[in-house]
Amino acid sequence: MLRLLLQNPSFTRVPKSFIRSQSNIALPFLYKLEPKCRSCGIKLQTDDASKPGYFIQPSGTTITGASSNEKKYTKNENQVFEKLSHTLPPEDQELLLSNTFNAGPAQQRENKQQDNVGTVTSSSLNNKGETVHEVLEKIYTVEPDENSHDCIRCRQMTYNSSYEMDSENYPIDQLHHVLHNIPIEAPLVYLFSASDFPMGINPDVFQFRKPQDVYFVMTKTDKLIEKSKEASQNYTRQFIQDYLHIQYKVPRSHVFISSGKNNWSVKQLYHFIPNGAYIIGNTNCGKSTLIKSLLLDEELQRKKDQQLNSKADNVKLPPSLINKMKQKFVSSFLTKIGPGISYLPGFTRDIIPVEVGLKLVYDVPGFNTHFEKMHQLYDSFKSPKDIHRLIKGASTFERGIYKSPYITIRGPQVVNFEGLGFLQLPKGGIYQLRNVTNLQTHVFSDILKTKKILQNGVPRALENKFAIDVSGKTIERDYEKFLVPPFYGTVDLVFENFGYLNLKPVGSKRTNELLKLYLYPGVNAILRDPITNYIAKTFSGKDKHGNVVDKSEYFKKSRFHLIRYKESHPICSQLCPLERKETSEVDEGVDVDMDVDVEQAIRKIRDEEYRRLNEWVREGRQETKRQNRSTMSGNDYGRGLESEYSYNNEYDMDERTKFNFWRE
Ligand SMILES: Nc1nc2c(ncn2[C@@H]2O[C@H](COP(=O)(O)OP(=O)(O)OP(=O)(O)O)[C@@H](O)[C@H]2O)c(=O)[nH]1
Ligand SMILES: [Mg+2]
Repeated sequence: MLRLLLQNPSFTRVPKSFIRSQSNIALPFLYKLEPKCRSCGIKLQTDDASKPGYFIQPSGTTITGASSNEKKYTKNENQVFEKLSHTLPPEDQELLLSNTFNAGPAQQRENKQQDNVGTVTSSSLNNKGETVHEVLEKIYTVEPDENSHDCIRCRQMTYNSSYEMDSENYPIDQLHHVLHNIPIEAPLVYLFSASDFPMGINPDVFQFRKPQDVYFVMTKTDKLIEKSKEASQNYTRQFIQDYLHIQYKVPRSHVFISSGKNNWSVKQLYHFIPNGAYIIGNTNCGKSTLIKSLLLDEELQRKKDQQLNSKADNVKLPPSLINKMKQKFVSSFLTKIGPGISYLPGFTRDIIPVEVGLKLVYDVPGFNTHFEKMHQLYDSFKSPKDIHRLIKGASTFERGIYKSPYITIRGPQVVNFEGLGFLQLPKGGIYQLRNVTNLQTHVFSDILKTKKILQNGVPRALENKFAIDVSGKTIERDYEKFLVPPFYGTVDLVFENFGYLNLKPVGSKRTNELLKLYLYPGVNAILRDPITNYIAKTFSGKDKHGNVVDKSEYFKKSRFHLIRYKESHPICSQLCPLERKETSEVDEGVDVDMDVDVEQAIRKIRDEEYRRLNEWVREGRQETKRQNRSTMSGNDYGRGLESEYSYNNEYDMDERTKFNFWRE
């Protein structure tokens, strides 16, 4: 039948372009014919356990119809809970679940008995003779579709947290491959995460679709602002709208901010997403979570209606019991219904059609430009718990504002981010570092010390300062080295998927030397103008008369202002990659021959780095010029692209020139 359909698309009303021979476009009707994993979308098979999509068929079932006696997989902690709770008397079980004696089964059973002698209160039982507990249990029970199955990979990950991070089990593709499997006329909803904005937006999408044909949703906004602060939400939405409109001409009405995890504005989101939309975005940005939040909201609305009907059925439902049952229901629903969610990238493996209310949306596998290195990175973590912790991230409103705690670091110290990266500060530089990630920081005295620690093997006492297994690794061989472009004032150093660090130089400026960042392959970072400037009102440095306020009176007299995103300067910059051949012996920490003038050698390295930076900036300008010529548009930031400015030890940077060496 399936073959017949594919050979003869005219059998259906689906346009021809919809079906391509090599594509895995998810058509709902085909989807139902071909058994696929409920959680990741992969085609199920029972032949080869070493191949993707392997599925253990419960005995007495066919692949398309499971029997009801299918063995239920339960999380270990839930198994323990169930076992222990069953040893308790019914009234204690009820107390444990509802924290109330009012409507416990024991009491109600008593009432039931009383009912037999005709003395029951009207609120204990409904017309069918069911207790409150029974009524609620009936409403708040998760009933998975009996035709839905999870493949072995999804089960192992969901219930045992065990995984093998390879490209078959956790495939991560590139944007253009993912788009190839989506019908050209279908609406696209492009999701990106707030925690590493704007790293989650790949402008290549506009090579395949017009800006007015793409809808953008920023998710994980709970990491950036508090839901309760409406003003912050408005500022943030305005900022993202400004950014996408100015940069890419995306209509303002095509931008939405949300949090799939916390179900923010989920009803408005439902209306925002067009019917038939494909939800695309970087791997791990929260696509499946967002779809699930829509599904859950829909289901909870149904439950609410059922609950109201039960009330009419002459039974009183205690709110505390309802809440307990609801919580249990939500966590069970999230595990058993709809697309699977995971902190591991590449979890969704194929397009999954999902019916939400009257709409159909498609969950799509995530993409990432650096897909190969991502596998290397996630394979190098010592424990999945660390990945989970780091993906969880930290909140800007707790860790990234001026009141938040910070550490003071001084060059030539090196900050270790659990082995995922090392930030080397120039001698003489002093910085306050606010850490808006869940990476633990540890400070080494200098780069020589850091290199030696890796070379000689991490000592026991420092093992917990590394989430990555670095045994046998050296900074020279196994890390990628970048120069951080020069900046003036505070900046954010953003780590893809993990959050960002806010760096504030303090004290008088004593060096022009550049910060260096060593990154483990698969860890990507950019430099960004502080995001807090654009999403919240910050100190303007001027009093109510517009006069500049003295630093000592800053907090007392300075007024607040909101910075609007404009075309006049870039908001972020890539880091300048250094090729390995450009590193020198002094820098690499190899003992220096005493005959060599160390000062002179250091100067040489510094000048070489300035040269590399200038060359990289020039390449960037030429690239922008080429793009502008081909598109007859684009940003030149209002400044002459021709103008030659060159960074060196004497360069005097200020507010006006602070973005001169940034390359977007
Ligand atoms: N704080 C927060 N975390 C979220 C949110 N949405 C998703 N996450 C977390 O991000 C991780 C990835 O979520 P998924 O929904 O599996 O991401 P995905 O985009 O479907 O990923 P792939 O299928 O691998 O492409 C999980 O650990 C989620 O709990 C959100 O709105 N807020
Ligand atoms: Mg997914």
